[in-house]
Amino acid sequence: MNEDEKYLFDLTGYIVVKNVLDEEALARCNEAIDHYAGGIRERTQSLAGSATALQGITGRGELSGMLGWEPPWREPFRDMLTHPRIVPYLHEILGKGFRLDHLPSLIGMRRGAEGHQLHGSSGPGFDPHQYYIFQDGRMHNGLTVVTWQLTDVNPGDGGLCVVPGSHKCNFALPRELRTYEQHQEFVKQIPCKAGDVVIFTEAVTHGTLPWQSEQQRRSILFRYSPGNLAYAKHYVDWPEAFVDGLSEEQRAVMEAPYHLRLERPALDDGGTLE
Ligand SMILES: O=C(O)CCC(=O)C(=O)O
Repeated sequence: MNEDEKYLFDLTGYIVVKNVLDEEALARCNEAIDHYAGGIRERTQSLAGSATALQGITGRGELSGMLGWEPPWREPFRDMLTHPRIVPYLHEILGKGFRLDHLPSLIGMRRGAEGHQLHGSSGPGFDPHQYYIFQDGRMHNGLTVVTWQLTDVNPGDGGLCVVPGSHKCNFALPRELRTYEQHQEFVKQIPCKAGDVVIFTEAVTHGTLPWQSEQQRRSILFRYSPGNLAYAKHYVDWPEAFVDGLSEEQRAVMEAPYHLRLERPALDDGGTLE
């Protein structure tokens, strides 16, 4: 993560890493999703709630379990766990020994799918699981999201949106911003090309705008925490199929939370075990 990128992440709470997946890697991911597409479930429990501006004709589609799919379908998603283009960013944002916190999942949205009310954890009050702090010359983050875009997100398509800079906000999120009914000029939709990756701290206010494109939205979300911290309890018993056949590096990021000093396996910036 170069100095400009650190500045921009500190300023805004997110960063777009361009061209992480090439055409071949993208094709492998999308073929795997096609193979399991019958399992995509459209939510019946609304994420837009009463927010008029975020309503849609259907709930967002969701699919998880990719780390445990039959080979070869699982491999491109397992590769994401320790991808050498992404590991250096996670070292800067979360520190050495970062760990997978949640089960990875697909957000699949068809045209007209509803949005998700804006949310984030900057304040008021301190959330010890989801935070952004700058101390001793570096940033410290709690839960952090890595979103892999498998299809293009064009300006105006909808999808992931953030309020840049809100990870440092001290006051409560206004209700009308949460529901995208006022202050929309502060909300930024994030256009991407397929193969780009968006990394954002859960502390930044973010949400989802209703999906407008004919092309299905396909985003894979990985959520990581620093090595000492857990938000979710999946690590207590990762499903056997998820860990079976993982490389040492991949296992290292599935490790339970504990101190780096206690022989915690950690990666170097190239994504191999130190
Ligand atoms: O649409 C997105 O990528 C954001 C999703 C999100 O914030 C969530 O599921 O909590």
